[in-house]
Amino acid sequence: GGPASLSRFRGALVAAVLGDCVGGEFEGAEEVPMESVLQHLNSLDDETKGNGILEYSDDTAMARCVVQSLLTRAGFDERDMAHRFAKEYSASPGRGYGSGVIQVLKKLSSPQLSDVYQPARDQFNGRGSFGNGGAMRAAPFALAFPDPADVKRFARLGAMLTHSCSLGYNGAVLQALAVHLSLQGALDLPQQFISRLITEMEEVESNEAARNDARILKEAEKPFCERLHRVRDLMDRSKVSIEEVISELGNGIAALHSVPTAIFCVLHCLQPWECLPENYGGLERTIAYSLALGGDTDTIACMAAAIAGAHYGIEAIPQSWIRCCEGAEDADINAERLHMLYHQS
Ligand code: 8NA
Ligand code: MG
Ligand code: MG
Repeated sequence: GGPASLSRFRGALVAAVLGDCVGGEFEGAEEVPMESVLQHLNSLDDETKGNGILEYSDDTAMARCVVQSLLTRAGFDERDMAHRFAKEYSASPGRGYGSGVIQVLKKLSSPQLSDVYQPARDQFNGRGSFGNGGAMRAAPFALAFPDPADVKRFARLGAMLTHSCSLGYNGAVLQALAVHLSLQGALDLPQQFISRLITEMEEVESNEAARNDARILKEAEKPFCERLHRVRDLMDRSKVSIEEVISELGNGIAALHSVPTAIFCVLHCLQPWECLPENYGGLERTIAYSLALGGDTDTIACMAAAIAGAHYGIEAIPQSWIRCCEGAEDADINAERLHMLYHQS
């Protein structure tokens, strides 16, 4: 499809759910042989096996709240979104939430709360969380707002409801920007794609709060920019091992150690590789490769798949995978609604 086509919207939202559901299998695993990944993915195609449905985790649970809030309010409403996060958590607390964010979600359910951003600010002795929980649910912001200034602003505010450290919410801004650009067809020119992300993040990270957090955490002056430069260096190389990707970019639960990694997975899988089946298209390659990195596999696959899905469109997603994943059909319906909202504004 062309820029911002319905197929791209559906691809982004549905693939994100698949990444989360399929990636849950390996979450937290240190080493994941590609053989195990392919075995897991093959089992999804095998309808005779009568596989149980793969459940979604916190990534999708919170993304669904973001989507419902953006649709119901026809834009960003922090109180409504916060309320939905809290309600969702209390209805299904067993979705694999990060151990810190649970405190925020409990406080957000209090009717006395006047500032919905305060519980997030109180996290980790007032430093706020740098986890990837804001980034994992950021894709819908790119599907609701056509203007990149709105995408950046609302992805940041949406993340700040739980993640007040700039290394947390700027990860959400980066993820939303990547989906935004992919939706426009920017992945047709991968070098330009990464350059545009670097240019955008140069600006996003050039403020006092970001500099301060980076200094305290002993990171580079502009941590996400530095990581994106590493992504670009890895892209330029003909051969890159999984170990190098993990050591250069990370595979952990910090936004800094997972959002640039997810972006790399998408870029790396634009072309076929020997280690991946020939019959796989780009979207399948992206998900398989994300899982093979190990670590926070559900979240990295969820973020990478959202970016890749916006590029390849819904047609690239195997039907059998969709049927296996809880919430994939809902995501498809919601993508159509977001597409309407996006083209209204
Ligand atoms: P979060 O805000 O609780 O952050 C996740 C974790 O990061 C915290 O529990 C801390 O250990 C650490 N952390 C974050 N900020 C700081 C800080 N300022 N100082 C010290 N430590 C800090 O939760 P979240 O919403 O960001 O969750 C992110 C991930 O957790 C997601 O991937 C989600 O799927 C979940 N999760 C991951 C795993 C895994 O093994 N990778 C397992 C269960 C749940
Ligand atoms: Mg999860
Ligand atoms: Mg995770």
